[in-house]
Amino acid sequence: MKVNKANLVISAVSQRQYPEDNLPEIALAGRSNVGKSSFINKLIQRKSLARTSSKPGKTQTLNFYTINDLFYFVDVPGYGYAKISKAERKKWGTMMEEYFQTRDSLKAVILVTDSRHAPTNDDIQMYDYLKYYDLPVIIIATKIDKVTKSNRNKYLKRTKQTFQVEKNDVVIPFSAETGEGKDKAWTTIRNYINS
Ligand SMILES: Nc1nc2c(ncn2[C@@H]2O[C@H](COP(=O)(O)OP(=O)(O)OP(=O)(O)O)[C@@H](O)[C@H]2O)c(=O)[nH]1
Ligand SMILES: [Mg+2]
Repeated sequence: MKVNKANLVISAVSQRQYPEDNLPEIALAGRSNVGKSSFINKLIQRKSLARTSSKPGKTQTLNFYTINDLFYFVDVPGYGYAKISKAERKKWGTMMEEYFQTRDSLKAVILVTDSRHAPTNDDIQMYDYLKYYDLPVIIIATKIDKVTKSNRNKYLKRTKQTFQVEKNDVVIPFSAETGEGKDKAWTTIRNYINS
């Protein structure tokens, strides 16, 4: 998809602030610092519309980006970051539940996982949680540029097996550095936007 228009519409912390125009939404989920914001930037060919950082915990709010006036990417704060307080963790949980459980315009969730490592317990919990709410999941195995050719198939298989992915959920090897997987990601996203 060629993106001509991409804007941050709102950084929301509660339901009252979500956009009300009923455009379909594709949300990002994944561990802190895994590359969710970088994924968005790569797909829309903008270096830094979604703010990224080498330090975990950059994204703190639900950030709604309109894409070509066609749909929203919703960038979501990551999980699994050890250095946050109990109170912050609770706030995060409430914010996520409010979003994932009530959002009718949410069409699919992109679960970003690090292709170099087996999905963590947090990742598995997230996947199972999304499945519980019947949400389609697109798994992005990112940072594939850092995986050697000889490990590639082994690692991708491990990702699939650890999640015990359902038949309709795809796993896409991806790199925000090289752009690998971008076209496949778009094709998959497009299907969900139109469904
Ligand atoms: N080599 C490589 N580095 C990547 C890739 N994707 C992201 N990174 C790097 O990983 C770091 C974290 O990226 P972000 O996109 O900010 O991660 P995030 O998931 O949005 O993080 P939070 O907002 O903290 O939850 C940055 O230093 C990125 O440059 C990739 O595909 N390959
Ligand atoms: Mg981020």
